[in-house]
Amino acid sequence: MLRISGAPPLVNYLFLGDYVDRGAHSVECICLLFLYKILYPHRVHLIRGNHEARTVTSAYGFRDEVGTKYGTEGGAVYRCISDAFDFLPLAATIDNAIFAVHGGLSPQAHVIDQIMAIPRFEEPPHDCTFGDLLWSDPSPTGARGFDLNGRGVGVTFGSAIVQKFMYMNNMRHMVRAHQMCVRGYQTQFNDLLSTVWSAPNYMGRFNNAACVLEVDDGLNRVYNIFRQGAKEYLTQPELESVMTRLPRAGEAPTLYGGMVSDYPLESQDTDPSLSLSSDGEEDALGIGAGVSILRNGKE
Ligand SMILES: [Mn+2]
Repeated sequence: MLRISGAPPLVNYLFLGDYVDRGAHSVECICLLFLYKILYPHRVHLIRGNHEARTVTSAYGFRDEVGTKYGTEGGAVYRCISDAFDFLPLAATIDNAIFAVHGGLSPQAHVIDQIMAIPRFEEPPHDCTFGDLLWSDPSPTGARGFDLNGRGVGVTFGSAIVQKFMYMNNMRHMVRAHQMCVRGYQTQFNDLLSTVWSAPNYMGRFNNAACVLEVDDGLNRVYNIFRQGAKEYLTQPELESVMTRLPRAGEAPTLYGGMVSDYPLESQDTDPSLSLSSDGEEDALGIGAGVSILRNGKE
């Protein structure tokens, strides 16, 4: 991904959460991201996903991975990283025009000021706005409003909800992650909403593409699609062969239907307190100039 889009500080990155729990290298992944954040704090931004939570990392693998890799120090390392997750912001805006969050919208947050008022420095609760932002999904049924979410946590939100939130907050677009897209990304609701997924061949068994959403100074969106590369570094021709640059949004019809059929609900994460048997997660990111982190809660 960094070879395709460039490494910080050459480009600004906004990562959309879910940095751990899937695959065998969560420790390396989150350490790299934290190092980039320390090196380039104004170029790299990380918001919180539903996996940046103790209840979830205990159920989906990260805690075990830390224990395996750090042995007797594993408990302390896990606590440190989990404590750091408590500081991650819940949402961001790009150039005051694109709203970014990991999961989705909440029936209890109509304006961004309400999100900024959430005390965020804690384990994410499930049954409130905080949890909704991390766990919600766009409606899979075409419903225009809010509805229950089959994950058992968060809600589903429809086109009317996104339209209203965009209008109320003077935003032009919303980007979120949280659901695998077979082609790397998905646009919905008349191009108001993008889902971006940056893990190719997810968990080694979905054969999906992945995407980095590039946002330029004019707020044009380019969905850079890539597939899993070889384990060794790729040469430039090889890199180009695994990457497809699609036309700018608006130049071509909205692409690719069927996030629902692409990604059946039973393969998604659910509230670990309800079930440990399901799986399916992601991480995702976008790139943009002028990222503003919503500094909810007192720092
Ligand atoms: Mn997620």
